[in-house]
Amino acid sequence: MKHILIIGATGQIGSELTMELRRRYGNTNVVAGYIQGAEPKGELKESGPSAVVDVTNGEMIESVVKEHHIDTIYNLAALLSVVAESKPKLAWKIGIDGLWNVLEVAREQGCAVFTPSSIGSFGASTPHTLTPQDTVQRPRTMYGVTKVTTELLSDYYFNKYGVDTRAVRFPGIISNVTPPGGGTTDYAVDIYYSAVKGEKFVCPIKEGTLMDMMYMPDALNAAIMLMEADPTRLIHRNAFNIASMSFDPETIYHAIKKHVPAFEMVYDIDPLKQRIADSWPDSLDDTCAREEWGWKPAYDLESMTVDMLEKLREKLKK
Ligand code: AKB
Repeated sequence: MKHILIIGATGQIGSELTMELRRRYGNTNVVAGYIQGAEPKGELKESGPSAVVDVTNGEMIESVVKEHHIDTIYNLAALLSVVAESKPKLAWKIGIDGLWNVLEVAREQGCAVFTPSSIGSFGASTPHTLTPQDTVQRPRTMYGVTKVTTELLSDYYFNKYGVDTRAVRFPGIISNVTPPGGGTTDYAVDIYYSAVKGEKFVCPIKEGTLMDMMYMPDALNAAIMLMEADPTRLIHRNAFNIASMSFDPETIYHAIKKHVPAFEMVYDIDPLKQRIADSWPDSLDDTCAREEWGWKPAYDLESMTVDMLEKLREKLKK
């Protein structure tokens, strides 16, 4: 990776991945691709090059790739699970037509491509405990359908054209910088904001609903480590299970309450989010990622909670 383009650089993962890649590869070598209306701001804007890149426009992607001599594309453009259910056609257009554009440019210009999949690529018929790397993937959400297709299409371009495609299946990502929007796992970010603001948290997911989650520094590290991995060691490519923690709302609530004793939580279940959450794994088996490219998370629920509370108190001046 010498010259990198991030498509979706102002989103939850993109905003932090861009800065981390700039730290590791040099500011001028990492281009923040954004769509009009979601322009980069502050340090993201000032620290390096940016360009308008609409994933649904192949010519636009090609011209930015050529202009900046891009050799690696992180394609993060997607609608999250809840939004995708209300806009399925748009979810397909961005997730799959967009991916097709990225892969075509990569094939012609010789780029490597990272396009994340998700725990959403699994469905109710998948084994839910320690979900294996290779198993049933029959999701019934549009988000899941686009993620399974992402995995298959990325593998297709590798097998047929030799495009260096690689991906992980991200769990819910928790961060204190850019909030997520429209995901089923968003509650695990919102709960920290409520705790720090001194507000009662209204949880949309039922007690006992386990989902895999990950702190942002681990998620960034996974995306970068995988793209740096020795290709001869990769048996799998699209996409690797990765895991660091799995919890239900009560467990994260008590982890926070330990540090914020007055914190309160009540439940008001969102039926769509609950239906999606119930269809997702309780925990993933990430042995293949550990064996093939040395994946190892640094954070667990306790260390993430301490860091989240500290960073949010600083950010919200609480
Ligand atoms: C979502 O909830 O939609 C995402 C995901 C797990 O892919 N955070």
